[in-house]
Amino acid sequence: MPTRTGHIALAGAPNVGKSTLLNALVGQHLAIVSPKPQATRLAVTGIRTDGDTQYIFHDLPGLLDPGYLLQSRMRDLALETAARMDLVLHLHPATEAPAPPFERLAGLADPLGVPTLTVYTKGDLLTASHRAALEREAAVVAAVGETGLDRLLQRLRPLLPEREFEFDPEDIGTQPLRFFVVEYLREAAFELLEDELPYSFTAEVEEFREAERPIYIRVTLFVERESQKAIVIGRAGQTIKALGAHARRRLEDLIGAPVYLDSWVKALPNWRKSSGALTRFGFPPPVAVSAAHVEHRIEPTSR
Ligand SMILES: Nc1nc2c(ncn2[C@@H]2O[C@H](COP(=O)(O)OP(=O)(O)O)[C@@H](O)[C@H]2O)c(=O)[nH]1
Ligand SMILES: [Mg+2]
Repeated sequence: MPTRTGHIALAGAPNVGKSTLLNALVGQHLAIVSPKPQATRLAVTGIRTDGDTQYIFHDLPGLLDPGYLLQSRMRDLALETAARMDLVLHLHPATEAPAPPFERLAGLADPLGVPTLTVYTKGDLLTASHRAALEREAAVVAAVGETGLDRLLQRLRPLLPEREFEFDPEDIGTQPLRFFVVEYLREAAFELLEDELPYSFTAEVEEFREAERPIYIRVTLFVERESQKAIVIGRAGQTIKALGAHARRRLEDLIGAPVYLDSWVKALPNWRKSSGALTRFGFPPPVAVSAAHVEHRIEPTSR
């Protein structure tokens, strides 16, 4: 029996529920979620294998007009990734239907050149009759209550190419644990810190001793100004402790082993506007999206 597999982007404006949907589709909290916009900075890959079909989802940063270098790298990354997909799902809140054309949202002069399907999110916020009417036009999902997911998957299946699986059917992700350490710390920052601080915050893994129990992980937490360090540490170290505890719980849930997280705070002035710092944190300068580039498919990074 031929198998089907393909790369599918979850794309759209900030805060429409892309990361929440990725997590619901793979059944694990891989992508960080926040009521505050722009929590997702780098693409997160989640794999779901149902029988003869392997769906490889890529949760992308939200598309917006960039205000500073980090945002412009996030946008480039989202669009470059979208251009390499087999299929792009344009996610848009059901309460704000109809969705604009994807190219308009993305600020693209030319069509993306990848089949795009509109998916309405947060369907739980519609009345039953509104939802039924919208469902006649497009896919509607609700990550809250997990409804519409099976119908969405059935709709996607015939759109995927007949191809061999790229991953083991048991795999749900491709990214290294170090990546999730940083992501979960950033999720905690979005939850526990106010105003501009979650946006000024990032982290870097300095040491990772995977063979030890508990697994030992030493991280540096970065903020943009010296004055922000004291806020991240908190009174008697309360805040830094809570940040670590959140990340540790998520990691333990993901890997099923105890984790010890050792965190230190440093200021790296204006890192969000520094090309060198952004490359260090995983946002290299963009490569031009060309027709040749579109032919290139994402290869599995690890098995
Ligand atoms: N009511 C409702 N809220 C949702 C749903 N999906 C996501 N949200 C909320 O919308 C906010 C943004 O979600 P997130 O997944 O981070 O959006 P992203 O920026 O597009 O990745 C969070 O507060 C989520 O809890 C949904 O299906 N229903
Ligand atoms: Mg997100």
